[in-house]
Amino acid sequence: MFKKKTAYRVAVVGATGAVGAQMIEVLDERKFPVHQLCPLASSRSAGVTVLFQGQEVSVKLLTKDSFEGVDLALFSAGREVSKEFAPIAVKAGAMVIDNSSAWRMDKDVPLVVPEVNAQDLAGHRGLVANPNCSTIQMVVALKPLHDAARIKRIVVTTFQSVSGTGKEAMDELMDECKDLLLFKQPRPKVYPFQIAFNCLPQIDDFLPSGYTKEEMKLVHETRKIMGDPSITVTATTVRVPVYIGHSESVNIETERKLTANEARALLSTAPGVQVYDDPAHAVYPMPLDAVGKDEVYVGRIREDESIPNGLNLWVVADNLRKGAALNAVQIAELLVT
Ligand code: 25A
Ligand code: L14
Repeated sequence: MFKKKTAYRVAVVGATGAVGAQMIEVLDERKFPVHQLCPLASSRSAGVTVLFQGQEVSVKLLTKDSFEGVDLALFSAGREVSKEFAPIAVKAGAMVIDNSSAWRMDKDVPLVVPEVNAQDLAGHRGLVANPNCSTIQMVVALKPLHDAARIKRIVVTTFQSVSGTGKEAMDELMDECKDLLLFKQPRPKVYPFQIAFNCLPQIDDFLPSGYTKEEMKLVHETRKIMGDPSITVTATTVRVPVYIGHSESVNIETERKLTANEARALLSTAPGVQVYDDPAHAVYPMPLDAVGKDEVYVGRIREDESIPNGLNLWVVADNLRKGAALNAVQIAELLVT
């Protein structure tokens, strides 16, 4: 369905957003074979320019006609934009990689993390979904442990940075810090409460069950990507006053016993993983270490002494890169090679 060429016309929808800008940077950095870049956004950004391969490229307004002659379209303009425009792009003949939550759980849409389930790409019908940022970094770290010892249950708590929400939220954190240092009362607009010097135990909307949609993405997407509906997952997702980089405290229960040393050995050779774990020298991953990096960092690996076969891990990654833009470009690389 997707024709291989020597170079491609690539559209980026949401090109001026936190993730879209990273997509353009990662395409450039990894020398993805692009012969023409088409940055698309809303009327707010149409006309501004983005830098690609050393050239200024003008951002165009996203319309129904934007996809004529486009080979590959990377979407990151939110769920509503993807719902409306991804089918239009597919119909126009473009291969779509969508970063929103719009299509992820559709049974005809592969949900892919290249290190985990590259094989699922084979069944695509012109649309592939990029998973939620917190899910991506968790499954990269857990797949090698699942293959070795079969994970039965996951308990995860996330510490998510404001860049996950987008640029406006990053500005809000900075503005609130400035206000507070001047003894002024911050006035939150993006988040329901002050995020500076605070933690908000709510990401995305609440469901009647009391969980948030973000928490349920971790449940459903993990099972789909790992290809194992028997894994049980329970999640608590928390927004923290960090700019870039999501962190996660992950507890797993496995069928077979894994020692901390076995887990460390398995993870040290796992694709896309960097083990950063030396408590004697206070070596553990932090979001500031992960910014701008491609790897998923794992540390604090230790046995859960409250159950026979349990492990605790601390997992950190750049949510804009591996959690979004990089993973999308890696999917594109799988398609063209
Ligand atoms: O629904 P979802 O899937 O959960 O996603 C919701 C949001 O989460 C981000 C992304 O925000 C998305 O909009 N996101 C999605 N997946 C993510 C992931 N995996 C993720 N974040 C992290 N990890 P974002 O801010 O990163 O990107 C927004 C981009 O989308 C463009 N866009 C929005 N509506 C559009 C549209 N493009 C085309 N048509 C539409 N209808 C948006 O472009 C941006 O590129 P823009 O032109 O609307 O905004 C560009 C500049 O304008 C500023 N701005 C934004 N909102 C306003 C504004 N200025 C004034 N008023 C506003 N209301 C921005 O600061 C930006 O500089
Ligand atoms: O579903 O940290 O991909 O705000 C990405 C960003 C969900 C929220 C998604 C965040 C969104 C997430």
